[in-house]
Amino acid sequence: MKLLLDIVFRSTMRNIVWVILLLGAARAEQEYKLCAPLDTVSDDACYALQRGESQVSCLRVADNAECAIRLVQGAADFGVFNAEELLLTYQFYPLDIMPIFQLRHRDKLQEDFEFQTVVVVPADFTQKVVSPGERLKQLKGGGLCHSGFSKSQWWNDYILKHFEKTVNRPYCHENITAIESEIRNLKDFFGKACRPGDWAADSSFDQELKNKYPELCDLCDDRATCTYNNMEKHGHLGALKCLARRDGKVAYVALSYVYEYLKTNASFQFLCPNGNILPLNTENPCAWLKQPWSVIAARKEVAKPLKINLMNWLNISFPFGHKENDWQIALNKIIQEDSRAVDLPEMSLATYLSKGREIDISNIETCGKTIRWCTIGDLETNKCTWVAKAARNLGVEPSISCIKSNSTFECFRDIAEDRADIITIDSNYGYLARTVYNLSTVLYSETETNKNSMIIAVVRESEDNNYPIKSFHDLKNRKACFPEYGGISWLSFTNIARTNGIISSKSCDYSLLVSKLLSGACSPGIEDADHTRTAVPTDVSSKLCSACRYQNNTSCAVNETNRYYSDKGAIRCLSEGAGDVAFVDARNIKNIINPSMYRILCKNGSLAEFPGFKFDEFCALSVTIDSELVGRKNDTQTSRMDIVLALLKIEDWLGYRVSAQRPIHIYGPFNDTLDLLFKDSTSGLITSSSTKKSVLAYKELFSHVDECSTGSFAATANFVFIALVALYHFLFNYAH
Ligand SMILES: *[C@@H]1O[C@H](CO)[C@@H](O)[C@H](O)[C@H]1NC(C)=O
Ligand SMILES: *[C@@H]1O[C@H](CO)[C@@H](O)[C@H](O)[C@H]1NC(C)=O
Ligand SMILES: *[C@@H]1O[C@H](CO)[C@@H](O)[C@H](O)[C@H]1NC(C)=O
Ligand SMILES: *[C@@H]1O[C@H](CO)[C@@H](O)[C@H](O)[C@H]1NC(C)=O
Ligand SMILES: *[C@@H]1O[C@H](CO)[C@@H](O)[C@H](O)[C@H]1NC(C)=O
Ligand SMILES: *[C@@H]1O[C@H](CO)[C@@H](O)[C@H](O)[C@H]1NC(C)=O
Ligand SMILES: *[C@@H]1O[C@H](CO)[C@@H](O)[C@H](O)[C@H]1NC(C)=O
Ligand SMILES: *[C@@H]1O[C@H](CO)[C@@H](O)[C@H](O)[C@H]1NC(C)=O
Ligand SMILES: *[C@@H]1O[C@H](CO)[C@@H](O)[C@H](O)[C@H]1NC(C)=O
Ligand SMILES: *[C@@H]1O[C@H](CO)[C@@H](O)[C@H](O)[C@H]1NC(C)=O
Ligand SMILES: CC(=O)N[C@H]1CO[C@H](CO)[C@@H](O)[C@@H]1O
Repeated sequence: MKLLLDIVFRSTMRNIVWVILLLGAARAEQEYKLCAPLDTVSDDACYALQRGESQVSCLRVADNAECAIRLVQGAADFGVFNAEELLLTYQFYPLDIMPIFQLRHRDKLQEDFEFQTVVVVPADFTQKVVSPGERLKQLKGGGLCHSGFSKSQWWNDYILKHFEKTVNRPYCHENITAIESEIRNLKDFFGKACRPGDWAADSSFDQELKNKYPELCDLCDDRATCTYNNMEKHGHLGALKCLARRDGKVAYVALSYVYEYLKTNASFQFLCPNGNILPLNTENPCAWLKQPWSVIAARKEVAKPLKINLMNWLNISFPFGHKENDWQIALNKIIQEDSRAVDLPEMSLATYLSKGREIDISNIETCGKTIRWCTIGDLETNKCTWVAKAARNLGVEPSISCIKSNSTFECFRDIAEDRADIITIDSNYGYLARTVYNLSTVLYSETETNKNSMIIAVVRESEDNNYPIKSFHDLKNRKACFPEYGGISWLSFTNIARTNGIISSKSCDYSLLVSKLLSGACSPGIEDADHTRTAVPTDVSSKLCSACRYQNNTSCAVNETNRYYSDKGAIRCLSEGAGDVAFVDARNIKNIINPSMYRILCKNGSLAEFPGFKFDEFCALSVTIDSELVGRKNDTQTSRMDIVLALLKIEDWLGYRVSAQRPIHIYGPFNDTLDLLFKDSTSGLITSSSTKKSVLAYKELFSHVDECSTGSFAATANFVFIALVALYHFLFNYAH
């Protein structure tokens, strides 16, 4: 309280000085731009803000990472940032952005921080007199009462694990996942615990950990589900009861719940980070982490004049009469909905944040092999470094690094040759990634339903019902147009040809089989080293390029030198008569002029009833997800699991989530650019055990390819997958 009054008094004095200065100058008609993140500020609020003689307008941003970029560019002037967003911003722009007001919750105006984490121990916690430095070691074997993990709280893993990682420096065990390392360290140090909720982002892996380390659920009311009976207040009350029962010797909880539940009970005391102990009735409790309040932050150049204006607009200790316009009411609603702005002395982001938290998180050691993300171009690399830092701030392990490359194929090579670990790819490249570069799925990208990849077979419309191709059997000795060799259209075609019995299912040499079936084709890329493991024999490749070399054309490449490259090119190949049928992704030919010149050949082998590109999902040859995340197939199970768990954790915190506080949206645009790191069609990441239809359809496309690579035609792909999972679980449970 004293601090608050102090700040108010000092700032009032300063304001008077500023206002006097300002009155001397002519009234500047400056318009300020406020960052308006799509998640938190509605269109209506922005319209209201911009009405009348408004001096503030909205600048739409995807998230506060974009706001920070816009502030530094000068395109925006100020925005509202929470502590996590400030921490991320600080790591890129430590000096260009300044906090100018603090935003305290209306009900907690006296609190200097949004929340504080504290450690509580019984008063008789150490019998022996020991030095403070020794006291933390006395926690060994004493049992830990932890509030637990859930997606419905603001406390992220960094905050939730701050105490346990500080008191017991992490030791990285070999050959086990980073998360298991952490769990084993906890067991080794505290002996027992109750630590409710998901320890790992994958629920079956989480269950295995719980089975393997049951001691860490021993102090729970319900050991089987590893929870307290009372999970109110995100488990904090349960943790305090666990301590009060004397089950655990220590609880890590929020200060406010200590006051609520234990009050100033002399049977308990605070344990400080330096090993000191303090009674619960102390004036100055020692916190382990203090989360600074949200702030209004401004770009440095406008911070001072903007601050004076905001004093007035937001009615903050403004010494002169305060007259409120409609747009000011809107501004107040946006900024001070359930908080009050409190003046801050001039300071940097670092100064503001370090009052409560460690700000140099990047040099904290993490377990597990760093995940090297292959990125293409500067912008994607920039987004990757933001995501990597955000993940680090959230407490995600292992850490992520960004390896800049120059193309998808260069990334494939980088991963195959162990210079990078992962990349998300368009499902168009799934076949080449597997067969040429020995990569495999890490996670599938769940695709927004209307953005699935849909492969269709198209023939030219015929006036007199005289179609050269009326069924898949008619493909024999015809010419086909493919957007790209080894692409998803090519793969869908080989699958449909196999299921219709027009190519053999006994051979894996697809290009040879296709060259025998057709009289010609345009398969861009078949002559490139990028697209083939071992060069395709020239008689085969020249036949499968023959349709590209129609008339005066010569190129069979995957670039614009080849008139028939890509989905649009394949349609052109069909319409100019170079081929009799085209296999294309329906999404990419939407703007073709004159669709009535074409007719679709449906999956069931009959022509669609009407010309044009209207069709139902049963007609498409395949309807699959649009992208997937791939890594080296021969990676160890441990590093693969580390990658999966880290990415699912990132998905939990930075993906689509209702009422989330996401400093950066990983699936959204970055700096106004879509499709960086993830395709825009992505709505989430799902594991390979997903039973979603579009995922199963995608896996089905590769079932013959997988049989080919394992050399076992008897085994189905599913069987192989289940066997691998079983083997891993066997090793996991019995290897120790
Ligand atoms: C970890 O795995 C490697 C290779 O499989 C092996 O050489 C090493 O002994 C293992 N280390 C431990 C501690 O199990
Ligand atoms: C303090 O806590 C102990 C242990 O839970 C309890 O027995 C005691 O009644 C509490 N004292 C007060 C004053 O609440
Ligand atoms: C401005 O703030 C003062 C006290 O801080 C309050 O009495 C007054 O009602 C506020 N005016 C408006 C329009 O909110
Ligand atoms: C891409 O990078 C590799 C090395 O990283 C280089 O050898 C190659 O020439 C580059 N290709 C292009 C098209 O820049
Ligand atoms: C893929 O694996 C095969 C067989 O293990 C190997 O011959 C080939 O060189 C690998 N390809 C790459 C790009 O590493
Ligand atoms: C092919 O090129 C030759 C010489 O450039 C030209 O005379 C001929 O008309 C071209 N044919 C077509 C179909 O474009
Ligand atoms: C197109 O691809 C071919 C073969 O990969 C290459 O030789 C050519 O340089 C490329 N042309 C352009 C303009 O990229
Ligand atoms: C084939 O599928 C299409 C589209 O789903 C449908 O309209 C047509 O009746 C089917 N034809 C046969 C012979 O089943
Ligand atoms: C995986 O394969 C690559 C290239 O074929 C090889 O360099 C690497 O050592 C292999 N890794 C493991 C764990 O077998
Ligand atoms: C954002 O884009 C602009 C221009 O498009 C570029 O100058 C700037 O460097 C980019 N910033 C980041 C962080 O990627
Ligand atoms: C590069 C090239 O020769 N392109 C030709 C391909 O074929 C079409 C149709 O005959 C011509 O218009 C292009 O000029």
